[in-house]
Amino acid sequence: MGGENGSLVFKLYCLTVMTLVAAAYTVTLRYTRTFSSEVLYFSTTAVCLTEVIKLVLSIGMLARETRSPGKLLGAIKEYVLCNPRGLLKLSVPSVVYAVQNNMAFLALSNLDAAIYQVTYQLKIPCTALCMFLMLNRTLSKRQCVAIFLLLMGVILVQWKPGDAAEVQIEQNRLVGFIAIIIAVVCSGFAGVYFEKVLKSSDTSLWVRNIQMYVSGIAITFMGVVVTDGEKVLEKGFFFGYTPWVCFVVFLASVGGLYTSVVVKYTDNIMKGFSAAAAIVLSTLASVFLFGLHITTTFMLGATLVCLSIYLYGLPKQDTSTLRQEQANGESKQNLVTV
Ligand code: NCC
Repeated sequence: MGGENGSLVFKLYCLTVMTLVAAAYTVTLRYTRTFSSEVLYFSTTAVCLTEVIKLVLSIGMLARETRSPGKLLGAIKEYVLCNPRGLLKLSVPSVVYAVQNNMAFLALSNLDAAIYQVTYQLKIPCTALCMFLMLNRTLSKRQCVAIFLLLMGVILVQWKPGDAAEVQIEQNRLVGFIAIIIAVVCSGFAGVYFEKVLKSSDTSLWVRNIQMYVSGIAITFMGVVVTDGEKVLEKGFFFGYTPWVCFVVFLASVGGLYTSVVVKYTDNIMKGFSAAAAIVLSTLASVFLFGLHITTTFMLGATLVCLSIYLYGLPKQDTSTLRQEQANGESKQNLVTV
């Protein structure tokens, strides 16, 4: 996963894995939050545990990259233990992602997974806006049209006037929608911030991830203490953990790492398009697996999504690199290949 291989096949592989994991994550998370209200696990602990697993896996990937225990320890000392500035820099997206990941649990506890997936696509224009504001990266008119078509397409594909499945917990749709909107803004900002930091230097992706997950653990642990502290002390950190909950944590960890690789080799908008394509694919899969009936709105929506991907996929620039064009003329203005 961490090979310095930016080939098209490798990019497609990462996008595919990330997309499949994201689709499975949303559905499984929703299932674990609505199946039973009696032994419901503390979602804050799941978010915190995910950060720990991602940190361990990233150290493993860095070990593979450095190829010697001495170099690994040296890198950890230089970039993590003796680099408070680096940690501080990466604590920004880590706080924002901590909020976003907790919001995903809140939203999926209150809203159907399909509604969540559609509304969450608002992150694409939000990400485009952040890229414009923070990376000075403009989109062509064609790409803006593509984003609009994508949004329309996803909404049509997911258009389900039928009743949602019965669940065993109380739900509050307003809380769910507010949580999604917060998650959308967080996803756009944190994604672009991380991309900017990553592509503005040749520091390893795994070093950046380690820096982010170290503060991520501290922040999400604070979330556990503040939100569920007393209950966790009484019932235990792993209260309510079923194999499905463990699976959610596994998907969140693997998905997070693949997300970082995707952002390294493509960009945040490409990531968004990939996630949107998953909605079409998962609906199509339901046709073959569960005999779902395809409607005209689905056909129209799927066509729009495909058209939008085609339109956007004719890039005007290589987005695996980032040119820092800051007006104040900061020192390193050269094109950096990551
Ligand atoms: O929302 P999204 O991504 O932008 O969230 C990014 C997820 O990746 C983790 N991350 C990011 C960068 C990095 N260096 N390391 C990381 O671990 C963040 O902690 C955050 O969890 C998407 O574009 O739709 C996508 O959606 C998520 C997920 O489905 C939604 O956030 C659910 O609300 C996907 N994550 C997983 O499947 C686990 C992501 O792959 C794609």
